[in-house]
Amino acid sequence: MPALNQTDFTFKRTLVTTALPYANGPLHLGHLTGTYIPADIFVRYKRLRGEDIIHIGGSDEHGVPITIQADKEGVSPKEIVDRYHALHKAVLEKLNIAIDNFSRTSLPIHHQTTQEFFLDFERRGILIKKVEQQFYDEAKQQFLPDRYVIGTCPVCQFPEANGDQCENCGTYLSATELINPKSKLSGNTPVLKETLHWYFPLGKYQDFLETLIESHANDWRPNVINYARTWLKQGLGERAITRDLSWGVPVPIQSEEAKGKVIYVWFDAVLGYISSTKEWAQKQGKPELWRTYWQQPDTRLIHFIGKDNVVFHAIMFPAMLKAWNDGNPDAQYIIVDNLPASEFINIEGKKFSKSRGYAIYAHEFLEKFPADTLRYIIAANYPENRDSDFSWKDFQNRVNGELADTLGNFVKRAIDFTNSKFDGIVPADCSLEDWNSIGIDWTQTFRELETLFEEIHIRDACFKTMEVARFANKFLTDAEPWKTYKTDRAQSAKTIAISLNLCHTLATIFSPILPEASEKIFNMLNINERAWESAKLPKLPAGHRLSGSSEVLFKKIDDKDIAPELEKIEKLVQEFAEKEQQKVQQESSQKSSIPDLKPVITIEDFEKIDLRVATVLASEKVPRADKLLKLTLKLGNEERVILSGIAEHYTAEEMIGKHVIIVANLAPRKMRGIESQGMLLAVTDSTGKVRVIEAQDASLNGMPVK
Ligand code: B3M
Ligand code: ZN
Repeated sequence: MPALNQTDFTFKRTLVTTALPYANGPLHLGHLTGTYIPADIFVRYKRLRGEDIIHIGGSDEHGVPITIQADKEGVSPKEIVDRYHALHKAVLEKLNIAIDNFSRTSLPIHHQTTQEFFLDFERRGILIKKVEQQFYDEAKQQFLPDRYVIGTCPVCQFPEANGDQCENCGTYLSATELINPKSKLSGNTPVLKETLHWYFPLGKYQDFLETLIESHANDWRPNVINYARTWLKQGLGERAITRDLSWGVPVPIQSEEAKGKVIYVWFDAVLGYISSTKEWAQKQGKPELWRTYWQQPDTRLIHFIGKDNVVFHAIMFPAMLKAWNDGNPDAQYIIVDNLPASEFINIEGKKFSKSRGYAIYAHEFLEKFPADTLRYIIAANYPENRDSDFSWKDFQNRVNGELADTLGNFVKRAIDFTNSKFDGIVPADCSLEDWNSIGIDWTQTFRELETLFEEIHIRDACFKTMEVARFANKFLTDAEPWKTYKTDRAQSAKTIAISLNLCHTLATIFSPILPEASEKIFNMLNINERAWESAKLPKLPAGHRLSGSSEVLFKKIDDKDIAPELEKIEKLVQEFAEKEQQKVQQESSQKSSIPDLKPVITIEDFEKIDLRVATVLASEKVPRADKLLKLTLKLGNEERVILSGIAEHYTAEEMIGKHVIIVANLAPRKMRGIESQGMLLAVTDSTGKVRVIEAQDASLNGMPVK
């Protein structure tokens, strides 16, 4: 086991992975922010320091997200994944993401890897087979896994919640928890039908996972630790790792019961990191090289992800690797050492939404603006601890003010002046004394930069790097070599020598963030070496000849360049507002009318329902579920827990002491890992406010309501 609290442990190499985007749509700002840009900045920085590091990724080509897109377009899943894998790859190249391998989970090497894990677990008796009821579309004669079912969220009442998760309140659901479930395929109400699946006993690894998470309590981001702790607190249970679906990695068992089943996409996707590394090693002509990165304890494993993927990387994948390691002493996998999960980046203050088209797509962005500007704006707004915002105006201001007027202007002035006044030759030496006398504490500056890059504080690293450019720009402006050139040529030459050395330092320290602009500076300076250490001291001696070329590093962005983008966004916002308004109107007209009565039932039907008076003893909000209160109730001599979607209508405190009416014999239902043992009776008034029904006093506690 690597690095569980091993402070004296030095890693020899690093394996960086970026979450595999589904190949079901183009890459957008969210993908770049959560994974590719911070990972690439980190990897490029480490390479500059001469470290052994590889960046591994690929596209996620399985699962319901793919088949739903294929259904929607009336094409095969293969057509979808081929199209978007190619698009992903092209965009990453254009964005200068120095990824070592961008693989595909549809490749045979990945299927083999996934099946190897599955079979190892199956043979060693780790997996559990269970028959459970699942939704089935009778018209389409097909089971409906995950997102194939939509319905009303039991937690927040959102009417279009998916069968795996509610987009509105974020609750992870199983399809059978949805109210009024509908098949996405036929629109019909699905029926329940028995089906067999393989389950992974996540709960068995609870202790291991708690140790893992707590060992990183001080070095992982608080959002990751908190999220993982919430899951662990709820208890992990067993997770189905197979699905009734025809697209995916087939369950590698030759039996009737495995027919038509594939491995759950999340089980295979995380293994995609391993299979992509295998593919990379094969391409190097060293097929066993992947083991150095996965099975040598002195390799450091870092997963770059968005916050919505934490559970799979902090809980699921480590548990899978642990399960493997327990039975394979000769092939021990390393476990994640850092999990830099980003928060979300909003657009013009509003939440991104793929379904509404409220997104900025990388390929469209890159048709209009250079890659470095996109890398920079994301680095400068990187959402490390809280959600951040992308706005076109901020983009324009930063490109013009920081990239063009500060960095670009400084470099161009220094180089042009050298070319025109000093024949393109470094006109003087920049001694160590000169270097240290210009008002910047280099030791401190580099110490800070290194800490920020090493610890993946992307936004601060970006800010600090730009501070050096600001300093350089001011130094040149204040020293006025164009004036001293006439009065004190040696002084002017010195200023230029220092400035050219500053250009070199800037080219180096900016190269993780702005690889294209940095290359241009290196080329103008006529320097071949790219190394972090060399940026700390003056590098260019007197007499060094520049290349003679001079390029504008960044073109300024005019109002007219961003006007169409702003217009597009405004239109989307307006359309959305109109739709919302319609919805509100519809809802309020529905609310004001009294719903139709249900069909007649007999007294026997009614008597099946055991309504009781219960008293609320304790009440608390359920973490990560905005609408849910967890109530502990006294019912006669018994205590029970009920989850109720009333948190927006009552505070937790308000509920304490209320004598409420509950359906006491409703089958228990698990939500958010907590079993809810019954239901509260409530009425929604014409304004949409929910009010619970109350009994008069405590003397009625436990009594039936008839
Ligand atoms: N494809 C979900 C996503 O794109 C999933 C990530 C897999 S990482 C192994 O957000
Ligand atoms: Zn919800």
